[in-house]
Amino acid sequence: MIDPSRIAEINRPRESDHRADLDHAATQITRIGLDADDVIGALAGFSVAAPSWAVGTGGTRFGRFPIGGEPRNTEEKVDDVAVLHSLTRANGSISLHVPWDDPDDPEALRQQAADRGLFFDAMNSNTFQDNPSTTDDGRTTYKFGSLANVDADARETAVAHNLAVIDLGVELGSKALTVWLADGTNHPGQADLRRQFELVAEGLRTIHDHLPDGWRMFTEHKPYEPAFYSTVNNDWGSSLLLAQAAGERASCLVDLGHHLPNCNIEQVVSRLAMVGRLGGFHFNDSKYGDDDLTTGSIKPFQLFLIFCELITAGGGTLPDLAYMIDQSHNLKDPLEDLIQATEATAIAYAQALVVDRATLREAQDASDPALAQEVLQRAFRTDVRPLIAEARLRNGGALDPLGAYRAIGYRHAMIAARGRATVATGL
Ligand code: LRH
Ligand code: MN
Repeated sequence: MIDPSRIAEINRPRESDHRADLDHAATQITRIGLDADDVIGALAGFSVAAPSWAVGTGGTRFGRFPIGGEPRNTEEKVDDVAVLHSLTRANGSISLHVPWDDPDDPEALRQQAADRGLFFDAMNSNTFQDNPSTTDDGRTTYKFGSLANVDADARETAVAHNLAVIDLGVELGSKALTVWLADGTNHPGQADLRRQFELVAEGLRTIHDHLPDGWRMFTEHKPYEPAFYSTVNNDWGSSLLLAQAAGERASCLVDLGHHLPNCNIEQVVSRLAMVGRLGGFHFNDSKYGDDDLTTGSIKPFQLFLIFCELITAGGGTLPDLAYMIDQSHNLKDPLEDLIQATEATAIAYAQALVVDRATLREAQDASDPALAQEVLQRAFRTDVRPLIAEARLRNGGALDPLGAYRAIGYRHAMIAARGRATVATGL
């Protein structure tokens, strides 16, 4: 954790500019009849989970360039997220991925996280890689799928792994399981598409029926990769059908990178919320495929429109869903990338909060698209960053988290402590 007095010291030279910027932003918002303090209050309560698999450097099949000082185990990943959270005050939870995270002492890990003001968000199972601990010591393989595999042993082993992930989650205090399946085909005719779907539905139902009280499960769709002809849970429609087949406590997780080019993701969000099956998000951004780039770095307007649909779905407030980041940091310092992703998510949320909804409704009722665009663009072009900075300041965070992160020299300290060659588990 970063000592709050150190953060206050780093903030001090910035406070007078911040005050001036905040006054200006508050004036903008008051003009459309909104209260800046209400918006700041909402932002101060916003948090987006950090993915344990992205506090290290990510890579592609073409290469990986470790940054040094990467966490060597889940305990050190929790420490890194604690540093992130002490600066942003908006990353109060960490989402683990098993077996990339396989803690020896879950109770101690739970306590370590709690001591740092963190809790464990949705757990992620992994039946897309063969791993002795998930394939019954290699007795089975997921080469041709997991829950969709024609081999009953592979299906049973995959179910068993998910139940084991739930059990670990219970020890850690988590309350949800995310199931992303790589299951699919690479060649037409390779598998019976309907049979694959029905096998997955059956497996998810079995997992769902083992959920402890108070737990939720999320189905995560993705059109392709690693399967390149068909993927069982390929889009929101398949994910909705699977969640409905699994049970009442199953809903759909929307990973922004898991949509074909030009897909209207905000409409997908609206549909899933409408039927009460929107469970959560994996925030990231992309230009082409599942690029897992920094949230809001390529299509910030789309992210804004998604938050507009969330505010609509929540009747003016943000619905209680699982908000999580899922990125792969190939070039940037992972913690810097998470700082920027968190900021971009908060910006989209704040912009959606300052939409003049009354005028937007008037425009929609009058079929006046020009006025509707004016309303949305005004909110999107409102500089809400001082409001987010103020929310952070009130929570004891840094006015400029990226600047503060560099000022404290955490990466250098971790390279000295952990070494330059350490590589974190993950993608
Ligand atoms: C699949 C995915 C899924 C995770 C993995 C790390 O592309 O988005 O959410 O299991 O990335
Ligand atoms: Mn994801």
